[in-house]
Amino acid sequence: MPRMAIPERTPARPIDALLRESRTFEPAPEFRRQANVSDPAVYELAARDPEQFWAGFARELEWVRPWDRVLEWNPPRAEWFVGGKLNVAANCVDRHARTHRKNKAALIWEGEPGDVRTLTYQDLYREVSRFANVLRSLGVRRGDRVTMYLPMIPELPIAMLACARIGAPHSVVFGGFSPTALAQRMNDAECRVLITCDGYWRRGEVVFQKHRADDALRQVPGADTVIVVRRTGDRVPMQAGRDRWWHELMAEAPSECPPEEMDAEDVLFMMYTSGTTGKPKGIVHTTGGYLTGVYATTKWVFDLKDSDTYWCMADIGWITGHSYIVYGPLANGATTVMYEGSPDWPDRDRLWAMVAKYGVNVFYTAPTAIRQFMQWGPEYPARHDLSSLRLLGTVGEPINPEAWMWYHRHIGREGCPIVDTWWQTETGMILITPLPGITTTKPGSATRPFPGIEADVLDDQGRPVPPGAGGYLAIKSPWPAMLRTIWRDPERYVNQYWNKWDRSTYYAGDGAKRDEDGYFWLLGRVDDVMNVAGHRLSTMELESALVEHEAVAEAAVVAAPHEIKGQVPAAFVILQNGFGPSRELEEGLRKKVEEVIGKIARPERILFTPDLPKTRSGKIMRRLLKDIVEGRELGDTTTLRNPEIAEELRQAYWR
Ligand code: 7RM
Repeated sequence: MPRMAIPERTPARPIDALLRESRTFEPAPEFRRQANVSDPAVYELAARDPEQFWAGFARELEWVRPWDRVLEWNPPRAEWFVGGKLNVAANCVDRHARTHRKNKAALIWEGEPGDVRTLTYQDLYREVSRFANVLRSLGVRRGDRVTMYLPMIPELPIAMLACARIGAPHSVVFGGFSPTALAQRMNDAECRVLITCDGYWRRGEVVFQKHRADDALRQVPGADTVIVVRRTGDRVPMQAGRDRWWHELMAEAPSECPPEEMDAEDVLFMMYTSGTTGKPKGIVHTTGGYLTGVYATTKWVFDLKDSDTYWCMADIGWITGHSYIVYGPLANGATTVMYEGSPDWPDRDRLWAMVAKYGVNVFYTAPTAIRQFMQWGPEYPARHDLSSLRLLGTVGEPINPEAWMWYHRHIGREGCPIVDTWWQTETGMILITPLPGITTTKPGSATRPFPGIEADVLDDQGRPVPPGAGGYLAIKSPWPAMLRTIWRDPERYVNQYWNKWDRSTYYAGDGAKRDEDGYFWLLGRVDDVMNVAGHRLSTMELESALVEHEAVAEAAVVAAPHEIKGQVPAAFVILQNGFGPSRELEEGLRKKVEEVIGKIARPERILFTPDLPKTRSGKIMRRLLKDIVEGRELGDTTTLRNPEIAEELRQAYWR
């Protein structure tokens, strides 16, 4: 792995200012008294015997056969709950449908137009079982992959749980990704079955998802079965022999379907995520460890109670939605809320109206959303009674203290603990976070590793750095929900995550510092991964999308700071001979990126240039481009083949 500079934190305040952040917030005594965990001794207990600590949570789940060993650790390969057998759907649904929770809402869903569907645990049991039978009747067997390209509608968690029920790993592709991105993921996973819908609502308009799916399917030779959910009722083309309506298949399916007995280490799902190359990685998660990890963290971090209504604002197309809308909350028997649409439809108070309407108690969102709420102004939350809220969470990127304080004041009304949770697609579960009944929080810090998690900040040689110094975030021992591999690419798994130091230390790709109290302050990515409004994008993917355009000879993309989205892509583009800069071409390039990756990746700035700063061996010095977009003084340019270009670009960028 190349040496990389640890970033100063952008766009939030510089780290020195953060480390001087002196406000602290202790858990209120009333909160502490009722918390699921309030004894700080859990940290030492877990550290002394992490395997027993995790086994304690695993025992709260339902196993068909108990495990023989908690952990088999042959770095960097881990197996958790070896020999154990269980089914994730049985744990998330059946287990509760047999108890007092059978008529409790498992899922409260609201569509953008205001339509509502509530599924009790018993309803969910029947829907999941029916759909599991549908999948089986279409020839889906244990081990077959199933792709979903769906918006935030109840059929998405139903389909995921149905897959879990029959042991078919799912691959949910974010509904906003482009057809090309969907095709690439389906091909990589060798999926023959796709679940999609006619369309869905976004800011009062219909997005025709089926057309997008059809575009993708033209590039997926192996796809032979498409199940289409009717959401908007619009007419969509249905290809005979391939496309079937969800509701027609469901009408004939029996509502009993015995769950497959799965091995703890069988694959539950894969989730594609951007890495440092142009090719997204299929992150593989398994059954027993994953469920234990998300169950435990949901229970302790969100302090979830049987009486709670819990709402995570993420899209299920991202890992946050998998772990903390679907599997974690349902494993806990909670009521989880789902919303289809846009937070500013029909007005900017939509979310707060929903919090009041459903009496939401626990609310989890991302810093980019909080900054957006801040910009809209406190009058929108002030229109509604938010007194049901008792705990707030944030995830996705470092939160700047201003946004933290705004969240605390205007959403939490100064009475809710805030949990700033650090984790990744790869970690599957929250790893660094406050425990709301124990931890004194500091705005901007994710505080401490969850009990049983061993984290540190290391330098290039693997030495721990002193307090206040920057380094790389490292996880020093395995955890139950950790990724097991990259789909069909075990070598990349090792190289990417376990090759920086000693093969038993996980390299997260994030910069971090610790303060005098041992609190972690995350500093952002140290690799070519950027974080746009909480979405992971790779600069390489963007660059290769741009050079696919006929007018582009070469492109370099870096992340520029952005007030609301955190980061946005800025592209420096060299044109082919015969093409000149123009507004139309700029728009054409944005369209291209949208086509290849999706709307979220559209470059905010495109700068046409005759040349890029390059080393003598011809490598683009992205570090200098970063200096430019972050408004810093230019770093060392002496090793450049063309030193003058950096300054020219800086002037052009800021003109
Ligand atoms: C859950 C998720 C992972 C990357 C990760 C970080 C950044 C996430 C925080 C955070 C600072 C946080 N998965 N990140 N949470 N940075 N504080 N609380 O976002 O795979 O999509 O992204 O997100 O850089 O490496 S992800």
